[in-house]
Formats: sequence, C-alpha cells, structure tokens
Amino acid sequence: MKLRPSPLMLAAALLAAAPFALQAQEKKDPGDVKYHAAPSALTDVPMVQSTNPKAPPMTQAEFDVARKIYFERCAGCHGVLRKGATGKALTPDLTLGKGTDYLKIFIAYGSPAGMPNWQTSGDMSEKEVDIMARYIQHEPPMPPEFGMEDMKKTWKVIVPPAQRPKKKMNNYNIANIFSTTLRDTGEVALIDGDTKKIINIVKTGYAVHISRTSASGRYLYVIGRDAKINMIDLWMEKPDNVAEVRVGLEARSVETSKYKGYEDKLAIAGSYWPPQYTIMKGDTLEPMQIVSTRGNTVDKQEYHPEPRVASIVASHFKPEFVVNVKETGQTLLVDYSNVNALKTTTIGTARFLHDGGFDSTKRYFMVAANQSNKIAAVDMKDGKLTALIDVGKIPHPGRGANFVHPKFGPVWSTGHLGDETISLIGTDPIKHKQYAFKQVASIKGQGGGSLFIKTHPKSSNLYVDTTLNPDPKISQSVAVFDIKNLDKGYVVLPIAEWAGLKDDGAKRVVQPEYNLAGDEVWFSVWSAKNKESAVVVVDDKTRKLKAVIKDPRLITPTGKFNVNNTQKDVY
Ligand code: DHE
Repeated sequence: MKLRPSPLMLAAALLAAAPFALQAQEKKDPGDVKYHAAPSALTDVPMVQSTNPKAPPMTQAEFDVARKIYFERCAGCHGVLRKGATGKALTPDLTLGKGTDYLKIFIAYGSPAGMPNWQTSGDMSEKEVDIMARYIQHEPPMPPEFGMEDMKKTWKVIVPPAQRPKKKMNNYNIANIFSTTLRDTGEVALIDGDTKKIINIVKTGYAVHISRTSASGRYLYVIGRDAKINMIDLWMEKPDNVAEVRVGLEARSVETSKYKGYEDKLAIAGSYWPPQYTIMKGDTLEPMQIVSTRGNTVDKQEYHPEPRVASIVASHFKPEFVVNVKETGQTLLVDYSNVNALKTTTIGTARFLHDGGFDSTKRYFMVAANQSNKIAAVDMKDGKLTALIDVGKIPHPGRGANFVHPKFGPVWSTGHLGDETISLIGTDPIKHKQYAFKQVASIKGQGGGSLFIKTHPKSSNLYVDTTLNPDPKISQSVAVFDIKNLDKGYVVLPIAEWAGLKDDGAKRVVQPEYNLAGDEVWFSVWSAKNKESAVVVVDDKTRKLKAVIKDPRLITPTGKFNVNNTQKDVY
C-alpha cells in the first residue's frame, strides 16, 4: 500500500498514537532523542526470528533488515526487548491491535511527544517504514546471554603481571596524561598533558565510552560500547594494553576498587546487555563474579527484564561499588570485601539513573535520574538515600562540578539536556544545613542540550557545554561563569572557531576536563569520522586560547579523562 494519508487520517493516527510516544509525555528535546538513538552494539549480533502467527508475515530477509534498523535507531529509547526505556513499550500486546497502516504513519511522521519522523526526515524509506511497522507486531527477538564461559573465551592477558615493569619505565608525567576517547575508531589517544603530544593510540572496543584510572594511578581501564574492556599499563615505556575481556554484548561503565587496602585489586563493569555487572581481578581482568540486575522497578514495583547498568563509582568510605541501575531506579551498594559472598544494599532512588559524581567530601554520590528530573543524593557512609532533589529538565551532569558558593557554601552542580538551566545543590549538612540537599539556585546558561559541566578546586570558573543544542552557534561554544559572581551571567568562548578546522564538520564542543595543575581546561571539538576534529586547550586564568591539538589520528574525540583527576575524583 502506498503511504498517502489524508490530513484527517493523519491527525487521527497521531492522536491515537500518543501512547507509543516517548515516556516523558511533554515534548522532548530533539538533541535528547538523537543522543539516545545512537546505534547499539547489538546491531550485528545474530538473533532468532520469533514469529507471531497473528502478526503480518515477514520474510527472514525483511526480519534481518528490521532488526538491524531497530538496534541502530530504536533500541536506545524503546529498549532491547521493547519493554520501554526512555521511550514507550512496543510489545505485540500493544502494537498488534493498532495494525500496520496506523503504525506506518506513526513511524513515518513521528509524534509531538518526541518520536522522530523517520520517513519524512529521509532517514528511512517508505519500504523500511513498512517493514518496521510489521516487525514491531512480532515478538522481540532476544539477544543471547553472556556468561562466564563466553567471557573467558574473550579474556586475554597480553602482558602477565610478572612480566610488567617493576617501576615506571618512561619519563611521562603520567598523572597528567589525558585518555581521550576516539569514538568512531575504537581507540583512545593517550595525550601528554605537559607537551600536548600524542603518546600512543591504543586499540580498544567499539565506540569507546569512558576511561577510569586505578586507585594507584598506574592502570587505565577503557570500556567500549561492545562491552570490551582494555587495561592499559602507564608504566610501560610506551603505555599500551596489558589485558582485555568482554563482559557482555553492550556496555557503558567501568570502575576499579579504591578503598584503602583494596587499591588496584578489583575492576567492575556494568553492561546494558545482558543486564548485569561483572567483578574482575584488577591486574588481569579475569572475570570472577557476574550479577544480574533484572528485577523490580522502584516506583510501581513491576518486573523489568532488561535494567541496564548506568554509572558505577567506587566508594572512598567502604569497600563498596555504587552500581546505578537505569530502568529499575535502584542504586546498589555492592560490598566487595568478599567477592564470593557479595553483600548488597539496594537503595530505591528514581527511574532512569544515568551519570553522576561525588560531592567535594566524596561522602555523597549525586546521580541523575534523568527522565524523573531529579538528582538522588546517596550517602556512602551511612548507606542510605539522603534526598531526592528536583532539578531542571533531564539533568546530565557527567560527574558534575563542586565549588564553594559565597552564600550556600559547598554546592554540587549539574546542567540539563532539556533546558538551559544549571542547578546548584547544597552539599554541606553541617555548616549550611538549611541549604543541604536542596536545589538552592537555578542559573541560566546558553541553552538546552548540555552534557557536561566542570570546575576545579583551584579555579573560579565554571564551564558548561551545550553539545546537543540544535543551534550550531551554541553547540560550538561554551559558557563560562565566575563562581564568585554567578549573577553576572556567563561569557561565551567560541571554542570551535578557535580550533580553526579546515572543513565544515559539526564541530560540537564537548566535555570540559582540567589538567593536573588545574590551570588548563581541555575541550573536544567533535566532528564526523571523515572530517577534521581537534582538542582545544584554554588557559583557565585568562580564559584565552592556549593550544590546539590537531592530528590526523585524532578522529571523533569526545570524552577526555585526566589520569589524576579521574583517579582522585577531582571535579
Ligand atoms: Fe555517555 C558517561 C551512557 C551517549 C560521552 N554515558 C556515560 C555514563 C553512562 C553513559 C551510563 C556514565 C558512566 C560512568 O560514570 O560509569 N551515553 C550513554 C548512553 O546510553 C548514551 C545516551 C547513548 C549511547 O548509545 O551510548 C550515551 N555519551 C554519549 C555520547 O553520544 C557522547 C556525548 C559521546 C561519546 O563518546 O559517545 C557520550 N558519556 C560520555 C562521556 C562520559 C559518559 C564523555 C563520561 C563523562 C565524565 O566526565 O565522566
């Protein structure tokens, strides 16, 4: 059937389609939809076609096309099993009654609640829309599980601990190395913070996500979206991989034990698929214990079959990992003192947990429940929820930024994907009790689409990126505030312009990161794989350009992780 709906039919279909729209019923920021709609690492994983006799027929070839499109475009919002994540559930009990023609219109034209207009935008052809409309009426195919046997098959110790250097074998100031994600090449660039030269380009997993430093500062752990972890030894003459393992089929987070007596002993990684976390030996990545995160949601107490693991941090107060489970809204404090008998405290926080960081004392972990528009403050000392704090729309702090406010005392702050505000939350329950764990101020930045915010204990500047703002002027620059004078507003630094790139790439400015001394702040200028990108270094005192790092190997740089600041949780 050709897709030529009458305006009336279209209006009726869009109205009726509302239940399929993204979970947050209000209009979503297009930047937010694109951000979640990034291709999943499950795209090329073979899955069995599960047919539903009541659903319109599909050939195997059509099923394969649909599955690929689903994991490339849809799974980020609607979930691997289509049970709903930040987007609505799309299971056959909901879709079958709607019928193919109706679903086609919804997919083609999108919805005011945030579903993209896949056909009219040119992203999908009419034929693909037809295939997708039939696909979502069948049972969702299930990706395979990934257990100990699968992990062990991927586990490689490239340089065994006994053959590694006994002391640092290079002259690098390793505390000032920046592990820089090269998102689309499956690599990290280790950049010397002192000389701004690339030390090595290290092969890692697919679409690398983050790097974390071991407690001693010697090892770097890097995780790819394909759940591959690479362990890099910074003591080698030329720092490089010493071990690797895959802990699942798709993942985003990795961390290492930091409590006194457990330094460098353990590593942990959380997976999106299968929904689980894995504890490994810190020196070899040998998997030791796998724990599923399937369970019930904090609010309706309903079973969720695929609660993904979002951020993980290591407590400085106890031998515990803080594991944030996105879809159930549960924060787990996992006591790792006996890996064979893990004790877990399950703290109900709020749904769709994402990223977060410690307050300045490291006692409270502040984690964004992004679709609930809340920050949960979790007490590392007493092992309980201190507060759920209402903030702006879709908080996205990265690790957030800590500073001392002239009136409110120590505050932790976050920017937002869904609005232009920056929320300040008081974090001192002793000397500034009346402000503690409340949003004490909401200041205006350049616009929505902010991903990361940063300052440094030695700085009086607060930088806020706006990477996903639809206006290129805003996505290609950052706002900088004077933290002693926030009311004065911000100054805009044209970071992408300073990079002086030769072509017309997207040049999105992303993730401020300080150097060891706290006197430079680094930004990635992120363009497509086939366009020139750069890292721009700003002098923090003068807010002037200090250096531009360009290199043909610096392809799609995004996150940058300064060894010292990541090791010691300085932000
Ligand atoms: Fe991230 C952190 C998940 C898209 C750059 N990102 C995180 C964390 C999670 C996460 C759970 C916290 C890890 C931790 O602290 O243990 N990110 C996701 C997604 O699910 C999402 C929305 C879509 C996807 O398919 O991956 C996503 N992230 C992106 C990007 O598109 C970014 C901007 C570019 C890129 O490299 O892919 C991006 N995410 C980052 C960075 C951090 C991060 C740089 C760490 C920030 C920090 O300072 O700690």
